[in-house]
Amino acid sequence: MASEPKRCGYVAIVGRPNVGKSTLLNHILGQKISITSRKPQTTRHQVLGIKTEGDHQIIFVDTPGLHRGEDKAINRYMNKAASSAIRDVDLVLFLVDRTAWTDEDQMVLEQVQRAGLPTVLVVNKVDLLEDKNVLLPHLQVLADRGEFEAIVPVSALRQRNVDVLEQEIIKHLPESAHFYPEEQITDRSQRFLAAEIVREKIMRQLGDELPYAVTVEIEEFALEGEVAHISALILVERKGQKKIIIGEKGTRLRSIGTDARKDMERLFDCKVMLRLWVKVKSGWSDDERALRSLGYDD
Ligand code: GDP
Ligand code: K
Ligand code: MG
Repeated sequence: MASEPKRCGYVAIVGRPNVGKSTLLNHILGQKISITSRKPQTTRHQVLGIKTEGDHQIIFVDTPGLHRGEDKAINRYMNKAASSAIRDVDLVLFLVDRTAWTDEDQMVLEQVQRAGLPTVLVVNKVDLLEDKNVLLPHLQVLADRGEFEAIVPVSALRQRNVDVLEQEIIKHLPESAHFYPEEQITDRSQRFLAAEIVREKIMRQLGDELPYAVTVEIEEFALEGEVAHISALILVERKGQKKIIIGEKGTRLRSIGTDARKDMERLFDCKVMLRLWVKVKSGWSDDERALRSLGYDD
């Protein structure tokens, strides 16, 4: 006897920064996972957002931002990671903001098209349109381009039409057994996500001065009542890098901490007490001690 086949597939959400990728993912997952706003440094650190409903399982791939920005090195890097992130997905959701279509949007789209994947255009933030009458003609112009499987206007923030988008996604899922248990919403632990958040803030705030070999270790992750106590150790290779991260009178580290804490509170949906430490990796510290005994110090 035939029953509905199970479906399961990978969906990448791409678009220039601030078009609402994280917001959309959060609302689809019904969880403040908020991971699409983050920019993983490598593809092996990709985070998946998983939604299972009945016979369908959608696995969202958190792509690093495909975009053009001020910092060339980071962008080259992220674009590389993002291109490899979308290579194996079944569907791409390409987000744009209302009736705008910027050069940056065009560039993101071209990268998606190079991957040759079916793409659904998601026109987000329609709640902000003052004149709703402009939307339909705009959507028609976009439809005439003939580049999209479908065009779905939504408001990720106000959750308008997001259910229609989900139905559209489901159409593109291949028949397959589910890869993850029903209740799982991400493939990563909270500890991992916490470390990635700190890493992202360092990436963002340091730009060109980025110390390439920064690693973040979560030393403590304890839930006491309604508060998560998180202690993160930032490991660098050189003393100079430590100084850069700490910044003038500790301002940079504080600001990294504030940004990271806000993201964690959103993600874990609780109050977070975050402590950050910066340490030079032990191998280097030993060398430093040796240098100091020779009279070198900075
Ligand atoms: P991302 O960088 O693409 O992940 O974008 P975010 O999800 O971080 O959203 C960027 C900003 O746009 C945030 O301030 C969101 O609250 C806002 N935003 C996202 N979706 C909508 C929407 O549908 N309507 C409105 N008014 N704001 C939105
Ligand atoms: K953002
Ligand atoms: Mg985002």
